[in-house]
Amino acid sequence: MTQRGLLIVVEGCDRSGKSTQCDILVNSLQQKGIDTELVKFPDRTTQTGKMIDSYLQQKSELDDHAIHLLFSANRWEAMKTLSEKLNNGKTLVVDRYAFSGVAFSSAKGLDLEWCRNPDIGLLTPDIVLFLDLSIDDAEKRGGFGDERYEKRELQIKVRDQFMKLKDDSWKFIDASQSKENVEKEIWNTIDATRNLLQDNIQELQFNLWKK
Ligand code: FDM
Ligand code: MG
Repeated sequence: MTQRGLLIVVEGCDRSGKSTQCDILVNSLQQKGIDTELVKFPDRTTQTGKMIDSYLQQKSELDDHAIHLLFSANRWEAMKTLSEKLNNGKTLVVDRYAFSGVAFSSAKGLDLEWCRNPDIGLLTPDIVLFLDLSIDDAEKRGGFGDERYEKRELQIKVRDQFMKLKDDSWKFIDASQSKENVEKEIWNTIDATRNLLQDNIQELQFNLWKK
């Protein structure tokens, strides 16, 4: 029987180096002979993703609740494919997940518990890497971009909301270090987790935020 792959989620605020580090991690895992694929949320290519993309680029307006549900639907529609890949032995590195969903929407003022609801029952990550960077340091990296949420005031609130969501599966990575050192810290963390999981890797669970 093939052992299932790991579901590795990478979260963090904008400019924390998330996407760069996701690419590096996928490459490092592949080089170790581990079948690995990069997944990114939102997936802007699907129907829901196109609406999300237009909203983020400020080309359309949507009610805060409605866009929140679209982000969640964008994850749900991927779950069947992702669970099949994992069960076939593929490891997934996921750039943003439901934690971003709740952190961003609740930072805008929506109720945190309300925000969690649509994502309850998603695939449970084996590990969440949180690339931790202060907003000041994030801004020093050339400022934020032009998309809807890339503003200092909101980013500060998003970070506070992330802190309310952390649990035992979260590993904090000091993202203020050099790219190489962040890469090393992530690798050591993943390697330790892999060893830990190897002997008793659980069946894949659709268990996110279930009590
Ligand atoms: N974002 C991302 C949300 O508001 N909700 C979500 O569920 C997800 C996955 O979308 F500002 C926000 C976070 C970010 C924006 O993300 C686009 P990328 O990683 O910059 O594409
Ligand atoms: Mg962005």
